[in-house]
Amino acid sequence: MDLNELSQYVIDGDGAAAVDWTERALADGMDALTIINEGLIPGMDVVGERFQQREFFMPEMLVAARAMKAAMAIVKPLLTGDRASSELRAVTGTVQGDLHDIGVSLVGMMLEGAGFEVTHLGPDVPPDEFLKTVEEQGAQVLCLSAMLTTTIKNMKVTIDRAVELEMRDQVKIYVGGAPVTSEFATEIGADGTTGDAGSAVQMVREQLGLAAAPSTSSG
Ligand code: B12
Repeated sequence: MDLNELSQYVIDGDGAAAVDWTERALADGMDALTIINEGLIPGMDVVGERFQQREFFMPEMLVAARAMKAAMAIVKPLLTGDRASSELRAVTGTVQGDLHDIGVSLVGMMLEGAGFEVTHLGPDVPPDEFLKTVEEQGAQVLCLSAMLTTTIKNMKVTIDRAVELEMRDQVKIYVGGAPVTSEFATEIGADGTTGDAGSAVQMVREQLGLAAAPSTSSG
């Protein structure tokens, strides 16, 4: 099956076609991560480029996001499996003011697949909500996402708040999203960053001293 077709469905915002294509590809034995990394994400990248060129506007970006989310819902059970453990807990979400949450929900799904119980707070999360949830869940890991150059500053606000509440030592805080660099992550006192969900899980497991994650596949 041609993954470009799936990318095109995302670009067109055709959720029904994206879901149908994904279901057929999985039935054909295609790997869930191939579907995400080589079909859905490249489609979103084109949407972003067209938005930048002013060929696409908010409505196109929104329907594309909906199409991607619909297809992701089909692959989710294959990524998350049934491996959640009561000991490993993570909290994920996008910082205050930022409505982009597709990337960080993918990071959450991959962490679930690696055995974490994940509380996903979604987009636009204030610092205290992140930290209250970390406390309540006894989470070892907090993943903060931001996709806007105007909102990444709220990652620092969240980390500074963790220091203020004397929680910084009890939780590893990772940051990510398109505008985040490793220099920025170091500068704001995060424990690390990576550019994609797969390597994010590897980084988290390594830093927590856990063995390699069980492999994720479609079947
Ligand atoms: C879909 C989308 C939207 C959707 C979001 C829907 C949703 N529920 O998420 C909607 C329509 C809401 C939207 C709105 C806006 N958007 Co928008 N959007 C996008 C788009 C096209 C795709 C983002 C996406 O989902 N990518 C796919 C995912 C899988 O990738 P990802 O998010 O990068 O995540 C991966 C990595 O970054 C990493 N990662 C992510 N988080 C984390 C966290 C951790 C801890 C780690 C380790 C890793 C990690 O792993 C992920 C998986 O591999 C991008 C363009 C692009 N190509 O990125 C623009 C883009 C981000 N948007 C942009 C803009 C400007 C806006 C608006 C301001 C537009 C407007 N005029 O109103 C608004 C902002 C609203 C707000 N307050 O947030 C700009 C940002 C420019 C900038 N420099 O700030 C972009 C880059 C488009 C562009 N080229 O201009 N957008």
